[in-house]
Amino acid sequence: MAKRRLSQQQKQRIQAAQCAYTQSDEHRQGLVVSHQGGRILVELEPGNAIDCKIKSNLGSIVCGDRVAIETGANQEHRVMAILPRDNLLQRVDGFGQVRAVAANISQLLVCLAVAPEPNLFLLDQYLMSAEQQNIDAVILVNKIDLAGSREDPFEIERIYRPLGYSVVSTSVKSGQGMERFRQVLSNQLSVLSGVSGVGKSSLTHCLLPGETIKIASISEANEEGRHTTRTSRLYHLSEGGDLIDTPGVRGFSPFVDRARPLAHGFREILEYSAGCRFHNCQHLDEPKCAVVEAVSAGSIEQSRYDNYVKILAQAS
Ligand SMILES: Nc1nc2c(ncn2[C@@H]2O[C@H](COP(=O)(O)OP(=O)(O)OP(=O)(O)O)[C@@H](O)[C@H]2O)c(=O)[nH]1
Ligand SMILES: [Mg+2]
Ligand SMILES: [Zn+2]
Repeated sequence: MAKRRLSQQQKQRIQAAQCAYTQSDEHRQGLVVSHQGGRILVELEPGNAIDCKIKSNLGSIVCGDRVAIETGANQEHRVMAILPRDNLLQRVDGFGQVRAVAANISQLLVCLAVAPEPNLFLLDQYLMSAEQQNIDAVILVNKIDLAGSREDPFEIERIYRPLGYSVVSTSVKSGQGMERFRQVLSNQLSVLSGVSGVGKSSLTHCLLPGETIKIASISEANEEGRHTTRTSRLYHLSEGGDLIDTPGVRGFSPFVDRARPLAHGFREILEYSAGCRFHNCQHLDEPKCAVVEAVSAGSIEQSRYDNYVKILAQAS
């Protein structure tokens, strides 16, 4: 069923009501750790989650959201307001609708694996999305045990480290890189994202052996598209920090902030664009484009530039 569109006046009324809740001491505040269908789990304190219903017209509520809760006489809990967010990671679904992924996060972990083979277009879409939303991103290459003696098998370290991205190679199987992975997560609210089957839930489980976390069976290993994890879940880590495990994406369409040039999603393109003749250069076929010159000179990786052009074409 199509969602009812709200008038401007209705939106303002809802916003005003939310503001009242966020300023009131009468309502308990909590952290959303999962949201599935109409069921939402909210922690009032770490480890103590309660089942809540949702007041209508609040918009999407996601893991990491802080909310105000009211408890009725029948002991039924209801989320009455979403507290102001520091940030909201969004993506566009297969129907072109903008979907919230997680809120108030401090870093996005883009999880790739040796198998299924990494898709660098997808990686660049994730990184662009994080840049545009001012969220730090870290690249994980899991299942490194399957790479044999090959170091940096997909040249991910060679391409992305010079751009300032941390690249962490891990193996849940051999334990390689797990210590570094823990360090990266320490005292952060991280979201683990990537296609199905790369081992997001396996990595999460490794840090939380006491939790029941569904992982694909061995026969499904290395295959993409099984979607073992159906809903996002926020976990507290014993070393400090929180981790949100998300369901695998089939393709990730980044949310493009049209108010900012797309080059803001590509660090090196943004840097070189300062030298372009035209301030509104799109770095396609304009004369005296410093970005295109940098690509020809090998200072910008061809694959990064090609992916920029591809996203630009899709966004326009
Ligand atoms: N060889 C190897 N296999 C791994 C590793 N990590 C995970 N796997 C296997 O990969 C398969 C998929 O793991 P999951 O953790 O379910 O993958 P996921 O990314 O959570 O998948 P979705 O929930 O569908 O998005 C499982 O069979 C795991 O045992 C690893 O480091 N090395
Ligand atoms: Mg999973
Ligand atoms: Zn240019």
